[in-house]
Amino acid sequence: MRVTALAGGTGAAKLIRGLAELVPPSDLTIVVNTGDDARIWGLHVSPDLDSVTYALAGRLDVARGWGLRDETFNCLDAVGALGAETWFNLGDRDLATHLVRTERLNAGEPLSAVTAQLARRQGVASLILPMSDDPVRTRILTSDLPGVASGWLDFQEYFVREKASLAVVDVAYAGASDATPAPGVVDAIADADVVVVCPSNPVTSIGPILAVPGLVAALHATRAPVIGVSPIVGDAPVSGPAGALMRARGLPVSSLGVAQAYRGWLDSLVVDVRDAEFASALRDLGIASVVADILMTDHAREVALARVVLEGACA
Ligand code: FO1
Repeated sequence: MRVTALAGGTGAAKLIRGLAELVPPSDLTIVVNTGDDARIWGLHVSPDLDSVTYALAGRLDVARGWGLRDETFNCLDAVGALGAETWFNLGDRDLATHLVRTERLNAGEPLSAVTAQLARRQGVASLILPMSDDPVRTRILTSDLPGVASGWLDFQEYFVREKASLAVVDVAYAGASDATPAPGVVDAIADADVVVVCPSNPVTSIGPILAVPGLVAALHATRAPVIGVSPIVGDAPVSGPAGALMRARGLPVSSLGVAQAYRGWLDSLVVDVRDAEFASALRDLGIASVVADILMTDHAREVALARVVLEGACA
């Protein structure tokens, strides 16, 4: 069974770890958000590509959800001692990824090719595709607050530097309208037997993927069932600032709001047992609900939820 997953953020990495236990590597393709990409100390950092790659390579710091297991931060400390900014915690071995990526991008290689090489060198046989080789950057408009940064911020400035504490007024995907899908992305959606939308923030993890022209059309056109997993339980995100970002986009902070963001092309949505009541509202949107325990607190639960997803898609 060929499975294509749309992914971004820490929830996605967990479900991908589960899917990898059930789907042969050569049948698993992951289309990854690059709206979070950032330039830190002159290096191109692709957090979501790295989280998925490290997850599949068995190298991810699972508790943190980003970066490498057993990481050290000596370079960060040394950079700080020289007076540079250290709000973005780049680990010593993680730095190697950003150095190699940046060197190859500077030499003119596309991000998709660099991503494939980095994955192969880490023993990952699944196909990890950036949504686009073109730069698309998620920008957050924050309201004026005395004494803190306001206006349009890059996603990592909002999320890490400001700890997602600022009021969100709007979200934009800079560069999206001029971007094209990376090679293989549209085919991966068209040729899949199942398309999975991971339990990621619908605004800043899946939203940038959907903003790349042609990708919503590909989701409409695919013959594969498209199944999502809600990143919300009740009225609260499982993790991160999805609530504030969804509100800024006019979406209710609930599984129903997630369904509204994906209406038109999503066939079914896995919602938590506490949200079974949304079944009829989802049906009104043309989306079937699959009820399960969606919290992935250990690896067994990652695999169990992945099984629910694959069975739910084919039900
Ligand atoms: N998230 C944080 O909350 N604090 C950090 O200092 C941080 C550093 C970091 C370094 C490399 C990397 O690949 C990811 C990193 N993240 C950090 C995670 C990242 O900001 C977010 O998880 C994603 O952008 C959301 O998908």
